[in-house]
Amino acid sequence: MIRSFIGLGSNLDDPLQQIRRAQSALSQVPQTHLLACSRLYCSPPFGPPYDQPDYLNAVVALETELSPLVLLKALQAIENQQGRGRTQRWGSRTLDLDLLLYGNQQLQTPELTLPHPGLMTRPFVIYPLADIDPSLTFPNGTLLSDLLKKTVASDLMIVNNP
Ligand code: ROI
Repeated sequence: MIRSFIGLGSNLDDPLQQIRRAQSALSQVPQTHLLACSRLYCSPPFGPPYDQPDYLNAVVALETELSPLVLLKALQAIENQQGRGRTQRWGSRTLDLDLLLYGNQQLQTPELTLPHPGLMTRPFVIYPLADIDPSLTFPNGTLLSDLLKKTVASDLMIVNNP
């Protein structure tokens, strides 16, 4: 079993509902167990284009027997079930599921890069990761706790939801 972290993001069509549905779908992926969910975070778009709605983000930890590519396909199937429509690269989307980490695996293929290339720079990934495992170390040896100290989170709001 490998521990893997998935980033969830939505800024269209009732993002809270999208994230909840995705968490439920992730709990049903074969040969996989849902270990933990972070809190939910709301933030303005990080990077251009800036003229799009705020995002809701979360991270979940899974334990899986699936290979990284099979897991990626499962994530894409969930995105498609939730009607992901994307008209513009980096633009609004109903659901974005990013394979952030797969154990300590480092991989660079046309289909998949591990760890996810945005992992170290995106506050909306770093903060939820720390909710789940503040003592996490990345495959390159970076400590999540060090990254957290350097990451400004002024635009990131924790969403209190029942
Ligand atoms: N910005 C935020 N805040 N959250 C996201 O999930 C997100 N995803 C993206 C881009 C457009 C880079 N910006 C984001 O893909």
